[in-house]
Amino acid sequence: MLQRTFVMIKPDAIARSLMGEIVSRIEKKGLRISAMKMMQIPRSLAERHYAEHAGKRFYEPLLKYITSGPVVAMIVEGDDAVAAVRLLVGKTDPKEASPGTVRFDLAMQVGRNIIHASDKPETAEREIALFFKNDEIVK
Ligand code: DAT
Ligand code: MG
Repeated sequence: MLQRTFVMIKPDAIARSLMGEIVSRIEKKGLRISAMKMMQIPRSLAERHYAEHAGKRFYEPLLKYITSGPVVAMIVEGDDAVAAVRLLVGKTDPKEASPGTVRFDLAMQVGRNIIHASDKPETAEREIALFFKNDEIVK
């Protein structure tokens, strides 16, 4: 089923010059990028994006991490795009992710796992609405 998902390249990936590598993996898989922008996330947007994690012990470090430098936000489209991108990204903790995934191949720690991808189609739509206006998305 044609679907869209929200992907964000996190600040340490930008700092480590891994943006191109990550975008390349998404493109090579055959997914399409229908919106993309570099931005510095204000704390208020980070709080809304990660609202489900409010109160957890990693919440404050997570907000600090995600607002520590520019990110690249994207909408990625394709057949079952949500699951496809989650598989390409790998498990949350790079120590548990499989070789060949972005998180295993390019990251070491759960608190620096370099990429975000929506976990469900409904989450994807919620996150896309937080980050993009309709006129920023190509048809
Ligand atoms: P995912 O990003 O795979 O959807 P999540 O939604 O459970 O994972 O958590 C959001 C982010 O919070 C995750 O990318 C990294 C951080 N995080 C999650 N669990 C953590 C933990 N146990 N310790 C430190 N950071 C954690
Ligand atoms: Mg999540």
